Amino acid sequence: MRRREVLATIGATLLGGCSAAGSSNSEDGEFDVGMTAVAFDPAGVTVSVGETVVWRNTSTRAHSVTAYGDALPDGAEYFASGGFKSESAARDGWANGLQGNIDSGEDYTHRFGVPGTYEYFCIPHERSGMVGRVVVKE
Ligand SMILES: [Cu+2]
Repeated sequence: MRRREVLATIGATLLGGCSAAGSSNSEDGEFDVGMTAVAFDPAGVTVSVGETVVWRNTSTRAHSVTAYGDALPDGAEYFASGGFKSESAARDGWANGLQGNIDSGEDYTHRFGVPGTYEYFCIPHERSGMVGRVVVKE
């Protein structure tokens, strides 16, 4: 019985400390997805339901993390830096004073509670191909 409790504790610790395990781009594990001048790095990450993805602007440019609203899994919450509730609101916000900008060195986080594939982009660099994908597994 006691051994079971210890193992359960270890398991919980490992799960809690390994968000996006194996896909982290940072050497210290502080973030999962970095940003170059015109790309997310890596462009694709896979996490488990309930995990939080951390994006960090590791470049000197202004970027956003903005979900494609028509590509969300059923029941999934819309997400975008700036806290916008829709893709159109996020685009409008960016056009009006760069709302939703993630400053250089700053983070944006989102917890994924619904499994599926999420596509997202950076508003100012979408045409340069700055897009990404998060796969959330059960
Ligand atoms: Cu960008």
